[in-house]
Amino acid sequence: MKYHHDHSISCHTVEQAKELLQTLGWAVLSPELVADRPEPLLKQFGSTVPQYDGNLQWEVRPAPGFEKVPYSQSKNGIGAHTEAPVYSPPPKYVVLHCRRQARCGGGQTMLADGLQFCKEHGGLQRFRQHEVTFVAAPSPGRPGTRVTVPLLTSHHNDPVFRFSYNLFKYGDVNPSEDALVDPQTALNRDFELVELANAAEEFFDRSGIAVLVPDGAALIWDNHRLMHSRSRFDDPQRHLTRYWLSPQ
Ligand SMILES: O=C(O)CCC(=O)C(=O)O
Ligand SMILES: [Fe+2]
Repeated sequence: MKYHHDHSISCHTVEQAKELLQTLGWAVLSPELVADRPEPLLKQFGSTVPQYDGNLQWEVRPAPGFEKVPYSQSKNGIGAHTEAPVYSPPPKYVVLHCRRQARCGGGQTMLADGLQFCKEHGGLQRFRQHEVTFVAAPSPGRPGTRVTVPLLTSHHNDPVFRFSYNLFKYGDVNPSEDALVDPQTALNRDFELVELANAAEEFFDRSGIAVLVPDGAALIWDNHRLMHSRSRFDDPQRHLTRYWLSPQ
């Protein structure tokens, strides 16, 4: 895993960020550019879409009741995934606006190239053919929505990649404690998908980049192309606000 430490390369203009989104697939928007009001800035990249709870923003910070699950509002690490795979299409960009970064040494957001992952694990065609039923509980233990779709599809001729370590291992994008303990009961648990989940862990170790988003800055990435994950943390005050953007 490479660590992105050089905060001086965060973007000070929208043009710079758009160029990085085209080339690398991600960019850090500087605190000066975000200026504590992400919404008007984000309009230049796409329009915000409702998240699982119907709201246009989602608070990524520890909440009671999720101590044992690999969930956004826990302190636990979260395996490789793409955001909202049950949406068709899933949001084009994900944004994490950092209100307060973890001060404990953990809590990095990790990114890796999903299309490169496909190329290295049987080729794009394999992923275009492999249909998966994605199930996403809005939060652990709640009834989920589902969609059956190949892992790699297209939207306006551009590739769209879907992936979920949690689904492949435990049968839900947001698994409950029970599903973690007894993954046999989970849907979708086939050998190939478990293999892919394990391969993604190895892929992140080898070619992922870990970003500790600075306070006030925002991380934006192309969710049709990149996978992301998160390392665990101890700092109860870590707080990011998440936005999902559809293409303009
Ligand atoms: O906390 C993070 O850095 C990312 C969490 C995440 O993957 C999510 O909220 O979807
Ligand atoms: Fe996520």
